Amino acid sequence: MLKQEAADGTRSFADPQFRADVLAGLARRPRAIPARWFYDRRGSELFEAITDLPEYYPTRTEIGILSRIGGDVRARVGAGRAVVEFGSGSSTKTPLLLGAIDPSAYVPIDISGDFLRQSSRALSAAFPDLLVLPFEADFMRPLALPRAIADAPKLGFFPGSTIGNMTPLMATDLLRAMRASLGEGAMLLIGMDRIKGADVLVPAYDDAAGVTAAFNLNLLERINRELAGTVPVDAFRHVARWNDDRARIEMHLQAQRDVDFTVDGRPFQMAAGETIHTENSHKYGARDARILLRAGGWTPVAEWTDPDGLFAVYLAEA
Ligand code: AVI
Repeated sequence: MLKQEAADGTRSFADPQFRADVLAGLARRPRAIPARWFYDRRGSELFEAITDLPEYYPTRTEIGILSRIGGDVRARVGAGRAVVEFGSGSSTKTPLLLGAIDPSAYVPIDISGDFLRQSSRALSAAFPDLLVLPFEADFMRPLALPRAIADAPKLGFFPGSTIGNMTPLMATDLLRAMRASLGEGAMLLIGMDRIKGADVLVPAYDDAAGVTAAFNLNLLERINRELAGTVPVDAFRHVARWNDDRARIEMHLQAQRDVDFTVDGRPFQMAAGETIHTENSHKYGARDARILLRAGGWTPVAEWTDPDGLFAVYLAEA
């Protein structure tokens, strides 16, 4: 493991998986680093800022849908379910669901203990009578959920169109893992961003204020900070493209000139114009979304969208 010393003399250890993913991702062609590494402290702050941007419609559109459908969701799922959220929970979306359906327990699952504890404390304060059971785990695999909710029927909650950051193959595997984790009689409430024109999609991922550019470029800063990198960050430009064939926005970091740098002592060279592919954000038409759910072992039972059809929330049963 690589030991890092910050300017203030404090020492930390770089995540060995981050190191492995970056070194392998920079060595392969096309170069690509998994999007999960965006989310260090700075990256998480920048993502929060993205969700408030005028161009980034998904967050406010999904919140609008969730605030309208509470009664309908409750009528379909019934009271007393244990809500299992995949991801540590958002301060806006999660209370909308919990307030509407009167659950027996709330289990947020996240790989990052810090975010999990923070959001669980906030939820417990807002819902003092609710049993909140934070669960630190990688939800990409089937999980043994806490024994305290063994007998309760479950409602999985996966908002934000985070499923779009996976390839359809990974998304199918995840949906199947969720089904295995949630068990018999489970239901799933999931947000998916819809296909729309590149004139709306590209600005949502390349905003005028440059916040998404900073979010993407922060990955290079993180490599320099945590993996003793010498990447010349100012030689790279944020690029967001709509890949119509794959129905996804792709984010890349493009070298603006020939560059040489090292990461953890390993040398890399990139020619001007070459890119590092850093994120996919897949979009799903109404039928595509239903097919994806079925491929993942779920039967869609209801769907809601906003008046402009930008975003959709699906309810499915196991
Ligand atoms: C977290 N995820 C659903 C966001 C998205 O829209 O794909 C991440 C993001 N990347 C750039 N902007 C937002």
